[in-house]
Amino acid sequence: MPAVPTAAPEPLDPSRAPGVDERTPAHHDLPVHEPTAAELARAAARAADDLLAPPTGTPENLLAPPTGAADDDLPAPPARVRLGDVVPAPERVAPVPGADFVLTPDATIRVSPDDAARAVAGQLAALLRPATGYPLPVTDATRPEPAGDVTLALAASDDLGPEGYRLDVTSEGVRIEAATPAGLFHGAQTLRQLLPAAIESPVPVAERWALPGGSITDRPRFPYRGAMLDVARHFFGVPDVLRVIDHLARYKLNHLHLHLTDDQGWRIAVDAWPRLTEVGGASEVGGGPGGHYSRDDYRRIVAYAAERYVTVVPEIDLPGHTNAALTAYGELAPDGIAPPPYTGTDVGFSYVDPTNERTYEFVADVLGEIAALTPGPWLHIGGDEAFKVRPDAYAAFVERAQRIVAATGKTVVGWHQIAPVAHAEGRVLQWWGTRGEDPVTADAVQRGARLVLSPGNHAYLDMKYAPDTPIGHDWAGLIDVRRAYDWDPGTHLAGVPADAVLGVEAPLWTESVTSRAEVEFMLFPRLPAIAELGWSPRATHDWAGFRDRLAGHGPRWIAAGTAFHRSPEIPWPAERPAPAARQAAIPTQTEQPTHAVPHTAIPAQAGPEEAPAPAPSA
Ligand code: TNX
Repeated sequence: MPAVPTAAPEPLDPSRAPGVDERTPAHHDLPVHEPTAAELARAAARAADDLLAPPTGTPENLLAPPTGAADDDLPAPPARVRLGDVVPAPERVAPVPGADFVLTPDATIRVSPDDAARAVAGQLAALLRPATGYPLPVTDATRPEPAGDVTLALAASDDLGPEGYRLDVTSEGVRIEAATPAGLFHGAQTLRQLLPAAIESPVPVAERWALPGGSITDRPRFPYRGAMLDVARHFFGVPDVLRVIDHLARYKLNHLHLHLTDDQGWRIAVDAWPRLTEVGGASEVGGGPGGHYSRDDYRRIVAYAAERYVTVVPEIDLPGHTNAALTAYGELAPDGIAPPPYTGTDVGFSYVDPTNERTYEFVADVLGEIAALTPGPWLHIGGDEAFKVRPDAYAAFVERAQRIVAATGKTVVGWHQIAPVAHAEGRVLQWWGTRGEDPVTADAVQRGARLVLSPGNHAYLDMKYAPDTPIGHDWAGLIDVRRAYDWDPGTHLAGVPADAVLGVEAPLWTESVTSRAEVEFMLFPRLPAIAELGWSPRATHDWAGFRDRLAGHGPRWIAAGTAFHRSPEIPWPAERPAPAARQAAIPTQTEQPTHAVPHTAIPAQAGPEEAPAPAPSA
């Protein structure tokens, strides 16, 4: 199971930080005080210097396209971060040459006197301290403004909306303005991307911390931008989930859908039905130990997400995909007999008995408890692949489940299989089809449903990138980065107008995904593609531009110890990885006896590396 990330470095106080000269170090001076940290910092600095080195084709050159890929015709990597390099692409970018700002050791982060805004400023400081080694104190923006600062200001705005921001970089400082703390948070993510890649280093790096001059005005195209993690097929502990939340927040995704229950495991404690986790949680695909979240674990996840403006969407998959629940409570099974645990990867064989009143007590208890623990507005009831339930019984079950959700005060979400069922106020269908038309879903939209689009052949991040991708499925086709990027949520589904589309979501099913590194390998670099479809105006859509911008993120992932697929489509700059990512151990054969996809040893340049990860950000 997943490597437990190492502890995050404490925010650095420069007077105590090993390797950082407290007397205002000159840029490019290497730290001298404490040998171990200094060595690390030197190596990280070398890595940063090597960003522009030509590919060597040696094993050191982990960012080079796999052997055989033609890189002759790829554009040269940018010399430095440009204002327009941000992913997802901002709505408007106006560079001002010569107006670069350089963050210095005495910089402060000034913020409007508002608790939530202060929290965002604190998060920004925590993101920038490890690599810079600067103290970056957070101060009140109402004080007289000294030069050389970063300012986060809440300001009434008619055009930025609930998530938009404006970012101005001049030689005097950086100012982020937004109408909401969420907007400031997104602006802070943009600021982070405008700094050199080494900003992601968990240890101090000698670097000139320059940001390109100019202005960005930005706000999202769709209000719902998400990813799903299937924690049922393989269980992922709280640290892994928090790290995924960090990944989402970095790319301005604002929903994390947790697929909490399936045939192979029940992952969330329910007080009224304790055997769900005691019995139903102790299994997973391949026969591993499984696991579950206590109510406190789940509270921690939703709170961590909320601090990053990510809403958790919990899914209890019903009435199918319920074998794990039935192992715990045989009384809910159609024959009243508890089945054995299931550790394979078939779908569609299990269901709770829709004709049994006890089933509805179970559904009401479970959904009631999950709703009470969940701050967000959504409750996902699954509804997919209940192949063994007759259509009339299925419709009656889903209608009742929709009413139970409404009674909890939440808005119901379901996979698009629930489309034919009667409309419920506000309901959202998550569409995972693979064709451009679906009259049944279009009809549900006519009756008032809204859609979250997760087209299986573009947004399913459990699909392989290429035939030789060592993990993943291919039932919906191969999804390389271009395929993940090249579709338009506004026009994708015939008969569904753009205003019925709430947004996009990239699901990661985990039948073949067993560790944090493998999760990241499947997310990156495709997740930023889906994030851009959800956030950026269609006018910015441009594959050539996207792949060039995305290329600059490889060094960031390396510096942060984030695994990713070195897609040959992306013109990655050559780099020697920073120390944090160096001690990579390549996962070898993982035993997955029941899995249909052969799980082979992963070659160094193509597979998910188990790099030691910094813990999720503070
Ligand atoms: C279909 S998409 C499923 C999941 C599988 C997935 C594998 C959906 C709602 N159901 O049960 O894990 O395919 O790609």
